Amino acid sequence: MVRENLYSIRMRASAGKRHISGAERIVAFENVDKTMSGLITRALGKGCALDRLVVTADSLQGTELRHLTALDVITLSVPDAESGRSVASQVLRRAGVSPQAASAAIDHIRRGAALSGGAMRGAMIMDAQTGERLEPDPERGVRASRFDWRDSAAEKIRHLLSDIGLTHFRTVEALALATKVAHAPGMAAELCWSDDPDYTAGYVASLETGYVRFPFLKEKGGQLGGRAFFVNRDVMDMDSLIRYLQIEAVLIVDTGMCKPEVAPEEFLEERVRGQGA
Ligand code: WAQ
Ligand code: MG
Repeated sequence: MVRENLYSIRMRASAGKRHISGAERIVAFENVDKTMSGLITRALGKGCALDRLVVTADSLQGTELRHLTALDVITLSVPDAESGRSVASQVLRRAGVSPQAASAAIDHIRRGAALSGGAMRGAMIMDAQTGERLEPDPERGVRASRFDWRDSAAEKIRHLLSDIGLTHFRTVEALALATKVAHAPGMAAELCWSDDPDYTAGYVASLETGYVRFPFLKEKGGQLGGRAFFVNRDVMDMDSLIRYLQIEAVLIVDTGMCKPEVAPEEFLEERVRGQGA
């Protein structure tokens, strides 16, 4: 088997304790130089005085690499954060997350899920039935890493998303992360909204439902965001899960379907029919 010689490139920029910019890529050796320069330019272009800018390149030789197809994308038209969160719970239910666990996650993210009260750098890991938090470090959470689009798939997804009116880089990055996370061993579903005060959209993602977006999961101006990874505790092994999320590499080589916005009722009813209920 011919194995591409791939590298994981990571960039992280901060000013004082504040995180300013971060990104990661998976690229072939011949693109390492170009990619690292591009990320440096991106960080310096943020227009604030950085105290620290770190860009690393790690060879993926000897690391497991999975090729995945991106989750299907759909947007549910909700008018505000309150209805967004309520529909999100129903979508989570379809993916096997109990109402208690969903509402516990929403409460944590809304209030700042880190032990010290702010947003976490990573995600909570929650028992999909009880809502109990299982991540080893509840201050920082667990970060999913080492995932990227293959160039051809990146170009294709940008087109498909822009055809349904989605042009923000956050959607493309979040869809890649959600695709990796959804395929994790023992994963039931993910819930996410951004900590960027201007970005109100969020999503629920799972193999069962695909990537289900909401234009509102928080109010405009809200500083707190976060992620919850819901797991089926009886089939999950924490060490394998964390190894998959942090160490194993995922390259997204193809796109799923990108569907136009629909009313929540339409989506939820269709799921019921689809499941023969
Ligand atoms: N792994 C795990 N958790 C993370 C990671 C990661 N790599 N990156 C961020 N988080 C957690 C952390 O708690 C952040 O506070 C929170 O997620 C939000 O991160 O389709 O931009 O980077 O348009 O602000 C949703 C996209 C955008 C909706 C999500 O998240 C759409 C986004 P942010
Ligand atoms: Mg952010």
